[in-house]
Amino acid sequence: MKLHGFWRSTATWRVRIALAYKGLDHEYVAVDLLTDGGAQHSPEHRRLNPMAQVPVLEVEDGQPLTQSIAILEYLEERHPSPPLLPTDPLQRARVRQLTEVINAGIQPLQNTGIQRHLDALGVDSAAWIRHFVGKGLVALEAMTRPLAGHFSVGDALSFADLTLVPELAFARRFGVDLSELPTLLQIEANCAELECFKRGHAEMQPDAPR
Ligand SMILES: N[C@@H](CCC(=O)N[C@@H](CS)C(=O)NCC(=O)O)C(=O)O
Repeated sequence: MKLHGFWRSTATWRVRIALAYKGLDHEYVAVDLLTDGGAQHSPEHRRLNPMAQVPVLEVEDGQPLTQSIAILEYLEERHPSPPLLPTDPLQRARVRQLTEVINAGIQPLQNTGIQRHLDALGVDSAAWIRHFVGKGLVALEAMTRPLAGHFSVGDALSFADLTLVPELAFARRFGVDLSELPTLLQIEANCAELECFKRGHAEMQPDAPR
């Protein structure tokens, strides 16, 4: 498999943790989202992902798979052990519920393309991000609190943790107030102990600035 990504892309980061957790070898192709407007807009990358985004995971016969959560679902079905979803249907739905709060409710408001367009419109993109990411994480804290154990849903690692950890790193970079998120911060600390989170971390990637 070949993963096209960017070191600090939160969506790529989710996939990296899953690949590390499941012990799946892959080649990494760095797509620089920033220099000269971003390599995500090149014709070669757009052929892989017409949305001009990362991640893209080339799977069987080099077929490009996009959308990080679809990629996680694919990896889970293809390589179910060790699992990243519970077996109980309601618990599985809970994992997906928390995952989508970030994937559908927060991250689309913060990505590089949005920031660039806000800046072009003369809007303070950093203030926009602090507002929407802060509001989303406060809601996520309230939704996670009754479900959490060692991780977001009980004591088993899941997609919800893989989306949470990169999002908190993003929020910190933008100075979002994290003081009201004790449950999420404890889960983040628990995840940080695991090898897959160490290997998946943005700063461990070959395209991260040294
Ligand atoms: N829903 C997509 C979101 C992908 C996404 O927003 N990727 C960002 C990096 S985290 C990106 O490529 N941004 C480039 C841009 O907006 O120009 C997924 O989960 O894969």
